[in-house]
Amino acid sequence: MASRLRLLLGKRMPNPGPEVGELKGEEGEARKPVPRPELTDLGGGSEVVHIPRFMDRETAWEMFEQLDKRIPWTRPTIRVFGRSAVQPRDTCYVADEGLTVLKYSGYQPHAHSWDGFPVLKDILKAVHEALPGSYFNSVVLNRYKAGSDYVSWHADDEPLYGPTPEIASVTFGCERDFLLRKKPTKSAASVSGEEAARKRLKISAPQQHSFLLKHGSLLVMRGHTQRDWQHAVPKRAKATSQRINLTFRRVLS
Ligand SMILES: O=C(O)CCC(=O)C(=O)O
Ligand SMILES: [Mn+2]
Repeated sequence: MASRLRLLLGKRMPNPGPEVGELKGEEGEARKPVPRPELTDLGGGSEVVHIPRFMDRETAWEMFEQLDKRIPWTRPTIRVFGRSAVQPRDTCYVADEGLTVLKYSGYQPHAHSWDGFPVLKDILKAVHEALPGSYFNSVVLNRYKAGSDYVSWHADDEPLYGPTPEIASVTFGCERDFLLRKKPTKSAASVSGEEAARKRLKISAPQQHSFLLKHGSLLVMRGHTQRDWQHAVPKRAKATSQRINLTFRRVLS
């Protein structure tokens, strides 16, 4: 599986080249299109890279099946705004030994070893190859059973990831919307009344982005994205099947 995946990815990455459909062979005949990374500059040193066809569909489905069956999924109780609630998706956490522990919403997930999950090692290798210079040592896994499962607005800005974490998100199964919105700025929050409303409107209107994360896609958040932006996968009535998402992160030592 690993070598097959490597081969597939080797054809796809990473430098911007001609657009899909522009490629010509030596005698001008059309060659297989090469999907290229789509870069979104969010401003202020934040950026998102989206590679819709990071993996071919068949390989991605094989991985979906393995992840679905073999990962020890749990649905923990977390604390949100001072209240206990069941997390609205299944989750699991895998990380190198000896790292600073992850804790979010009052919940400290058990860090499983990579050794039990060869499929995760394959995917990690592929992500490292696709993103030269990256180094991830942990992964948060989420399984959304249907469109009623979601992740609400948040940033992965825990100190253990440092000030400018790179987070690589690989999606399998049902496609879902992934939204980004700018965190409120201090200047807008500290003024009041009419002016505040005007400023908020002016500031917040264009500061949203939406990506449709498809089966086999990769999305990378970089720079100050966790400091300045929040992201979410909202409920969607039309999403009727399962989605599995892996976010690879680097815990700093
Ligand atoms: O499922 C996704 O696409 C995002 C998951 C996420 O943001 C997280 O686990 O922190
Ligand atoms: Mn997140």
